[in-house]
Amino acid sequence: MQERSSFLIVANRLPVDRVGESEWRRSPGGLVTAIAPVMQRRDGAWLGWHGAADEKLEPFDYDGMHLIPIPLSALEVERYYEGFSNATLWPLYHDVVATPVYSRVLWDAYRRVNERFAQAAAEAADEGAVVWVQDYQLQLVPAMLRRLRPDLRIGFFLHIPFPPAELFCQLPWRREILEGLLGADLVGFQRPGGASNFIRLSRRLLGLPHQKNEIHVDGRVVRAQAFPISVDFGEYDNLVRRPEVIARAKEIRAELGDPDHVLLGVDRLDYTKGIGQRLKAFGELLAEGTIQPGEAVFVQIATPSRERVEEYRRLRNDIELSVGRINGEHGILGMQPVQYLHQSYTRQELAALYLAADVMVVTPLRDGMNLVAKEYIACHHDLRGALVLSEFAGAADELKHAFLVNPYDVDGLKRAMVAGMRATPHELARRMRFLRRRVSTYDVNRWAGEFLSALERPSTVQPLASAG
Ligand code: GDG
Repeated sequence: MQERSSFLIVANRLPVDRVGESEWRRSPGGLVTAIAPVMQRRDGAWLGWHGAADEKLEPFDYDGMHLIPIPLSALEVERYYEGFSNATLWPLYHDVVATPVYSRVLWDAYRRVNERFAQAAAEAADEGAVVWVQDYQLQLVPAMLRRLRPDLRIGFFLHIPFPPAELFCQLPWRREILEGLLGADLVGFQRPGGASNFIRLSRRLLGLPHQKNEIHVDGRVVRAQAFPISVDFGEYDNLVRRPEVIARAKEIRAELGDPDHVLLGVDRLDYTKGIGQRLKAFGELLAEGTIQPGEAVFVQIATPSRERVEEYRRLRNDIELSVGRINGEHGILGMQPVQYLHQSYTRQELAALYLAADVMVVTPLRDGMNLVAKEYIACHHDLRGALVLSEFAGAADELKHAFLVNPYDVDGLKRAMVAGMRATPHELARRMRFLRRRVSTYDVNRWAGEFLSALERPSTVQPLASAG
């Protein structure tokens, strides 16, 4: 029998990627960085899929973390992960910017896989353990796990937006999803709006009463609250002070032909990120002569993502078409105004790009938080650089000193990009100082710490005996 843990993370993916046959490497990302020390301190375990279909692996230790791989068949990857998670929930929770697929076959797979995660967590958790379930792929796990193990303290955090009732109610399995989440003691969201959508839906669809942000269900109290996620500020701040990163940033600018302005976009190639909108705005600025070719270069890093999902293939074609068009119309020999890179980079190279960029363009149509915006800020202790930020990213709640835009408004986008390019160094420094104050004080460690202490703090509200 396996050893049981007093602290568990349950996430779709384990925090490691395979390199070669059997070597592992810690996957990049603030979540792992924030949680790894807690895991080490508390003798914790992490449950998740290891990334290869049709393969069963035994639990193993890596980098001071106990990892419990959950197997998925190729069909489950297709139906639970690419299907219900990424073709149903992802577009539905992002303002229906693409049409969600509603299919009972996909839903069945989602339910079955969630059940497997819950079973595995029930077996791995010690008496009274704290279990923290992550994200939209596992929304049924809290209730399934509570049924198996009522002694546990269960938290859930949603990394993507939680939609308003008008959209959520499209989902044929809306009650099941709500009931799934309500199995937790604490449900965390990126923005206060997500928490209030959830509270309102619990009342409207399930008739559950609430006091402020506490929902009464089955004689228990479930708290719904916003915990805006953040980045490892110190890591980026240190990276960009390293001589080799500074040298690389200079080299990048030189390779781009030393233009007056380097604009940068860094995104997974996803239709929620508004990549097409920002390229259109940039193309129009060139077409009308507001900026001259050679004066500004737009570097768009589009990391490959979910390439087997139909909508993502279509997006890739659309973006590549519009990049080709802009470069065809406005390029000059040896100089292309848009540098489009459909590749992944190391963290160090990303940091050099952030450091090299004068204007960071982050224009999602909807985004839970957007870590790229915060990483850019963490990379600018030089107080240089402008952040153009969509008001539909969760980050906009905190980053009021960015150049905020509505990404659907092409003229507004153009104005914000130009304002970012033309602002005085004094104005940019003033804004950057405010932005850095926020991101350095509310970093990812603080986020994890606040979530976990809220989860372990009992509610002061008396549960209603037979609510619901
Ligand atoms: C979801 C929510 C929420 C990108 N390209 C490369 C690379 N990245 C890294 C970035 C950043 C991360 O990926 C992307 O995070 P975002 O927050 O921007 O977006 P999602 O992937 O959609 O994340 C989002 C987040 O969860 C956390 O809760 O903020 O709203 O949608 O860290 O730097 N990293 C490396 N190479 C790349 O080429 N190493």
